[in-house]
Amino acid sequence: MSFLYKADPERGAVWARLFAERAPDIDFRIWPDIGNPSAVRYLAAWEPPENLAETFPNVKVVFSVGAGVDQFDFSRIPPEVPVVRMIESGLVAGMVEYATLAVLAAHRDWLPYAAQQREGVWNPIRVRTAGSRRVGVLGMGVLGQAVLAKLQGFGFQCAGWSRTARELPGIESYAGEEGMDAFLARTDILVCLLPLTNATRGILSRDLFERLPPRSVLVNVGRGGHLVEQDLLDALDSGRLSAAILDVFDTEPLPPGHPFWRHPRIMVTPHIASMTQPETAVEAVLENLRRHREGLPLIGLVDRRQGY
Ligand code: NDP
Ligand code: OXD
Repeated sequence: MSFLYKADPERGAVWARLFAERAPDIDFRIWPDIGNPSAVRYLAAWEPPENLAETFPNVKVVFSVGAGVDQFDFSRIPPEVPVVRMIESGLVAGMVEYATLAVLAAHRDWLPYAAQQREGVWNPIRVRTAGSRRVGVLGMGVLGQAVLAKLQGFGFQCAGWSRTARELPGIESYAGEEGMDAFLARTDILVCLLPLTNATRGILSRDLFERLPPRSVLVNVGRGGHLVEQDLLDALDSGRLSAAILDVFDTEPLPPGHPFWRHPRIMVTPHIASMTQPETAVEAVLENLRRHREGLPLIGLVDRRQGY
């Protein structure tokens, strides 16, 4: 019985060592060393192999090594095989750091100061208190909730938006299309932490930007497919948005010559807001293997109908 890992090989080597220590009965394999494909019971992948069902006919659980599962084509995975996304504390901690950094950068005018330094300009901007700034997080899931909890500690006015209503102490909560207008109208710094699904693709569009207060800042750490790129450029030109901090892109790596690279009011990072950490990820996967063996509910089970 084997567990096949198909993702970053460097981190895979750590997974292999941890599996050898904690689950020595499992034959842990790193792609492309698949061994006997019929022996593969569990597969953990960032990008799943083509013809998954045909190549690995006895696979029992498919794990995403990331929190997102938009890279999976569910129609190619037999319906009885559970797909499980990554929920682990290292990934959460990384996202909390990045989102906090980005929101503080927006709050403390870090992008204008970077531009001013390039031009040799000394122009202090009045410092505002965190309490006067309204942060809104699209997505109140595992990551959105952790980010909101941290930002709340700085004194920001925090709100979240989700598909179903969520209640979090001290956080204004909005849900669905009916809650969207009010959520956007009270948001100066917007953080996108949604999964990419049919319902959320292209959500960061002109229509949404026009419902934000003028000179808002966008932080996109969800997926590139959430953003309509030309609409962002237009919103920055018109002053509807004052800046954007982007970690994810429609095409990754961001192609050379793309207008985002040199835009003075866009900060680009290469999809590093967070990363799955092998130590805590293996712990989470082993816990799910135990649950699967014992017929218990899996943690992070994807609802295929909703796409996340
Ligand atoms: P969760 O599944 O825990 O949370 C998703 C949240 O989005 C939920 O609150 C859900 O609502 C909400 N949501 C989903 N669809 C809709 C919709 N149509 N309308 C309104 N709200 C919606 O996901 P995570 O928090 O773990 O991860 C979120 C995403 O972050 C990942 O899918 C991935 O794309 C991205 N990510 C990016 C990383 C990076 O490095 N840039 C790293 C890790 C993740 P409800 O609560 O009602 O279900
Ligand atoms: C993830 C990611 O989904 O790294 O985990 O983007």
